[in-house]
Amino acid sequence: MSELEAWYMDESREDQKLPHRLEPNQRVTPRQLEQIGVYHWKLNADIYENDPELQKIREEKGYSYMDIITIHPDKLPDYENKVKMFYEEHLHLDDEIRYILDGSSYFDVRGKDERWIRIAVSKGDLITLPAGIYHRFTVDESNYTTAMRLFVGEPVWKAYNRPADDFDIRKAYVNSLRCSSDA
Ligand code: KMT
Ligand code: NI
Repeated sequence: MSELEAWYMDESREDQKLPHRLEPNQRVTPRQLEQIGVYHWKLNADIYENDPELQKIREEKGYSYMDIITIHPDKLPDYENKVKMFYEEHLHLDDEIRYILDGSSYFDVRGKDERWIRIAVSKGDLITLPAGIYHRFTVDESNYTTAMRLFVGEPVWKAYNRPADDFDIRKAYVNSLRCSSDA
């Protein structure tokens, strides 16, 4: 699929790896995601090592740093703990930029009304979450994702768990929501 699939989550505390769709499903469109600062490109992950499209995005956005992480019980040390940690609601002082090279997983972001929006990502999805947005990440039931982590300059991995409302970047993000048109 070339469009990201996203939906409002149910309130169930069950297994984080399940889809948690509402019944009936309540979709969130790419346009709604853009309004909260979430952007997406669909690329050909088979040629990521030498992809002019990826190069162009990296140059234009200044994504000079990159590394690759594989999230799988046999590949990632301390897997279960990390999966729990990624799922704590947090923010960063910089954008979170991930390019899914293989497998699939979910990014959850808070919508304008604070409801959780679940974004399904899989091979070929490059997604950016803005600095200051509350979010979390989880593998799905496949327990497998390989992702490129991109960064403007030196990476800063620090995550601030909620509440982290006093950071200027958080205030700026909240402000940007007020100024963007609703719909
Ligand atoms: C994060 O910041 O939540 C992560 O790095 C999750 C793994 S990257 C797909
Ligand atoms: Ni994060």
